[in-house]
Formats: sequence, C-alpha cells, structure tokens
Amino acid sequence: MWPKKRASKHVTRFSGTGEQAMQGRIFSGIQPTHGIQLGNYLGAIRNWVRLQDEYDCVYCVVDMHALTTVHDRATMAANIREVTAALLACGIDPKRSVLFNQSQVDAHAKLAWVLNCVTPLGWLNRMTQFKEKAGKNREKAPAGLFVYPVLQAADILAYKATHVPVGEDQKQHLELSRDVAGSFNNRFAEDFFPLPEPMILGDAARVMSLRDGTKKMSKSDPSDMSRINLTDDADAIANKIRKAKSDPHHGITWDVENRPEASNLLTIFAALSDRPREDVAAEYADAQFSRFKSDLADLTVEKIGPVTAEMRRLMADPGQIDACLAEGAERARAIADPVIEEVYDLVGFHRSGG
Ligand code: AQP
Repeated sequence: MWPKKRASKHVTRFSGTGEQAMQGRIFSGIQPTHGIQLGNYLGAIRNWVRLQDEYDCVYCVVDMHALTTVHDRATMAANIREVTAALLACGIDPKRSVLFNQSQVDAHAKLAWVLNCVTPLGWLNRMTQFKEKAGKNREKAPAGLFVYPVLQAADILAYKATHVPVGEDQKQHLELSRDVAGSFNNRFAEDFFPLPEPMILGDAARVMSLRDGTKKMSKSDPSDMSRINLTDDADAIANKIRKAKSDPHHGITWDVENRPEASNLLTIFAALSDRPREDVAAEYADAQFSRFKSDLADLTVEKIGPVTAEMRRLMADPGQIDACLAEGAERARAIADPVIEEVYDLVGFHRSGG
C-alpha cells in the first residue's frame, strides 16, 4: 500500500514582506511561436496579471511546446525574449510570480516521459487540436505535436498546480491533464497529484480573427491583418481595425450565429473597456461600422500603446530579460525538482547509493 499524500489547496507564498496564504497554485504557459496577439492578451495574460493577487502563480514561456513548429534557432531565441518582454510589460511581476522558460527546468521533460507511459494512446487520438494542427498532413506531423497534451500535463503537475486559467480552446487538454494525473495516482500513489481545475475567465475567453469571425485569432495565422500584435503601432492598429471584416447589417449587435464579426468586435471593445458587452452593444445599436471601428481603434491604441512602449524598452535590454528568466528558472526548479524526485521514487527508478 502506498502512503496517502494529500495536496493542500492552500499554498504559502514567501515574499519580502512576509508570508501570505494564497488560494492555491496557478500554472499557465504561452508558446513563443511568434509575438503576442490581442487574443493571448485578453484571453490569458490580462487574467494572469490579476490572479497574482490571490494565487501563487507559475507562468511559463513554453519553448519546448513551440519546438513542435519553430525550427530555427535565432527565431526561437528571439521569440522567447519577445514573449517574456510582453509578459513583463503587461504586468507579470517576476518577484511575485515565477516566470521562466520551460526548457530550463528539466522536470518538465522528465515528468512528461513518465506520464507518456501512463497515458493510453486512445486518449491522445481524441484530441481535436492535434487534428486541427496536423491537418491533412497527419503522417508528417511531428510526434511532439501528438504528445503535446502530455507535456502540458507535466507542466501543470510538476508544480502540483491546483488551478489552470485556460481559453475555451484549451479545455479538452486540461481535461486530459486531469485524467493523466488520475492515471498516475491510481497506479502509484493515491492523491499524489491534485486534479487541476480549469478557470475560464471573462467575456473575452475567445477572441476571433479580424478577417473571419468564426476562426480564433492566432499568432501563427498567415495573415497579419487577422490579428493585433502587441508590437503594432497606432497606425497599424487603426488600419487593421478599419479593414476588419464587417457585414451589411445596420447597427452593431451581438449575434454570434449570424454576425460573428460584429460580435467579435463587440467582445474586444467590451474587454478592453472593462464594460459589460450589453452596455457597449446598447451604445452602438444604431451606429455605422465606421464610427464603431474608429472608436474601437482609439480604445485599442489607448490600452495597448503603453504595453508596446514598455515592451520596446525591455527588448532594448536583452540582458535584463535573460536575468529575469534565469532567476525564475531557479525558483521553478526549487518547486519542481522535489516533485520529480518523489515521482522517480514512486515509480521505482533506482538511484545508485539510494
Ligand atoms: N484568440 C484567442 N482568444 C482568447 N485566448 C487565446 N489564447 C490564444 N489565442 C486566443 C490563449 O492564450 C494562451 C497562450 O496560448 P498559446 O501560446 O499556448 O497557444 P495558442 O492557444 O495556440 O495561441 P495562438 O496565438 O493561436 O498560438 P499559435 O498560433 O502558435 O498556435 C492560452 O491560454 C490560449 O487559450
């Protein structure tokens, strides 16, 4: 019989100002596949910033995941710095949260392998994101893309995270993480890993492409006009919003089924202005797209402009970004290394002299 180990939902954060009881531990990650787009900001990062007040937060630039698509050394290195700069500029505080890049903490790869060995192939075959991303070229898709959700489970479980803020698109992967945690617990030690809970936050859980309101806004969409990048200047933002797809209907109304583009622009407006969507819809119920888009462009520039300026300042000093990541990795290892040691012990990996 394995000893029972219960994971506490309460985590104590040790800061310069003393100890603080937090509501649990958050883990979330972002891929350095490209620079950050508005959907990443409204659907994820902005919430990460807010969660720092109540949770012990571990935020990760998941470069090992990005390696499934980015196969160029210089691009990878530049993206890691740019995404880190974006997180810092948006308000992730590296003193309060643990901020690092995944490849620098061995526990992710080690735990992923162990979890691969307790994950049935059938579970992975059901993952819709693999089907979408592999497309028709399934046979040529990298194996890493197929086992991506298992590495994601390892990311979360290495920190025994209790909560994971996710966009709608990631719900299935988080379900899998819970199943994988359960599969490990059933085999090796009941309750060893807490089953991480999803947190879907805010109205902007899914921001859609500016060119097609039925498709998610994405960093890797071939059309740059489909997204607002956090590095876009005021002219680029205004141009993209002016040219965003609209429809022939009168006024701006919320109707995802029949007016996906108008609904998406309303979602963005509401999220950026921190107002209920109904309020914004009521204000623009009789407006032409031109006035609505012009106001949305002004609002976007007002909110994103300061982030872009701060990102530029940070990116001019790569040494500062690297130092921040190095310090974060050290703090991440301090949490994850003991977990992987226990895992190795539980599965019976023999250590000479142990
Ligand atoms: N359009 C979106 N709306 C709301 N949330 C979004 N997220 C991404 N796009 C949107 C959320 O951002 C977080 C980090 O995402 P990721 O980098 O891990 O990968 P992703 O979800 O695949 O994001 P992209 O931009 O579409 O990247 P690529 O093009 O590289 O695949 C996640 O919490 C995600 O939900």
